[in-house]
Amino acid sequence: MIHERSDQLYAKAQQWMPAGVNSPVRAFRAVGGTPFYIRSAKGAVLTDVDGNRYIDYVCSWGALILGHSHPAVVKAIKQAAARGTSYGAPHEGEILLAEEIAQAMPWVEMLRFVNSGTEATMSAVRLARAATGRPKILKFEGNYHGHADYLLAKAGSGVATFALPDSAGIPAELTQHTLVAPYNHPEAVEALFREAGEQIAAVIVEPVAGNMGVVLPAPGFLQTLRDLTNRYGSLLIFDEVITGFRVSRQGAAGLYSVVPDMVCLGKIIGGGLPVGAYGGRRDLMQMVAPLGPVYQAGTLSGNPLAMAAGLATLRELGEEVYTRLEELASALQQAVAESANKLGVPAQVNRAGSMLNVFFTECAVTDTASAFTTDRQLYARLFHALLKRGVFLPPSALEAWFVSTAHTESHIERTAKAFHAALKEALAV
Ligand code: KE4
Repeated sequence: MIHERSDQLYAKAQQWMPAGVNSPVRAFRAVGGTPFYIRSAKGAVLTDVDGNRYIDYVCSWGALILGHSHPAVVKAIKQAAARGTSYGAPHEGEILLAEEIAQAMPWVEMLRFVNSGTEATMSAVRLARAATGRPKILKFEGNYHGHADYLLAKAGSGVATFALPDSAGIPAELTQHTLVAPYNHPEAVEALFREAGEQIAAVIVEPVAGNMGVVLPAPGFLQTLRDLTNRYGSLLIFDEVITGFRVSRQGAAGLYSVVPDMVCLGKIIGGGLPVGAYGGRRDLMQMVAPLGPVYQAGTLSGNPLAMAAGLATLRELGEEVYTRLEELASALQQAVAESANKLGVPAQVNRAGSMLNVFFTECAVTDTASAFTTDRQLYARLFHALLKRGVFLPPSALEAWFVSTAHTESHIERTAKAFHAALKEALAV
């Protein structure tokens, strides 16, 4: 594959943006090599500036459940743009999207739109602290909730109940109220609640983890979080920025029948435009300014184009869509597992609906410790071997792959063939 034009653009981009990108994962640091530049995207296919085409399993990190440039979404954006790109004032589109979300997720009695998943989780945490008058937040290793200082935290040493900053530029004081437990380890959560339960404002969790690769909640894990937060008067926040409208129309809360006090959304609800949202119990949301004392604001929140793109997307997501996505994603999961098996490579292919990924490891992957046993070097070689065969997986072994309604059996079959050849090549090194 020729990457001449991409290489020229990358050289230029590095003058202006750190590592030439606007989000770290796009720089391919985890897999090596340099990024290709997109000229256009349609359906399940990306075309780069050198004319190379790729079947896309990144799908804008899960946002594009309908694939790229879906006609209904493009039409909605065009029509909205013709009526103005931003009003800084209320408009009907906000109400229509809020109603569409609440209709699918009845536990979202009221919500506030923001512009990213980070803003959604940051605001939900602030609200939880205000509602409970408590300082501490409990999160999980391997869960990513955006880049708010106190959520960029990793487990402290030993059983220390405070977390350590997981980025430069975050004073230790800012993570001292963050508690970190291993995902799918209810006993660790119970221990933290025994120790600090009265100070815990909320537990925030990815109800299906998508940021350590795909890791499903162990049976009963989410219910345990629900029971513990109820018992100690803490709140339960589901970070469904990935899983909302992805693993089911009701998100993971509906899929696992565990009702959180608040939900954070993003990605799919914006149809590819910048949108986040946080919402849940009305008594909580009524504490948000200007109704209540919890301040939160945003110049472009509820942007008419983003609302239109999100509404057009959600209106396409009937129950039959999830059946279709299940068929395609399970076919991909099976093909990947069979290929690894035939080539004698230990592999776990975790999947929840149309989000999945492969871990090259013997052990079942249920938390960060097991996820980190995956052979990342093998994944990096596989990534590039697939890229040159026209298949784009996430440029990291610890991210989720996504199937969209634009993917077809033919895409899956072509991917399966490419995967087998690419894995063979990656192993031969
Ligand atoms: P944004 O601020 O990037 O819109 O959302 C943050 C966020 C919050 N919660 C969850 C569960 C998320 O997965 C994310 C963002 N996801 C990453 C991919 N794992 C976005 C890709 C990127 O960082 O470039």
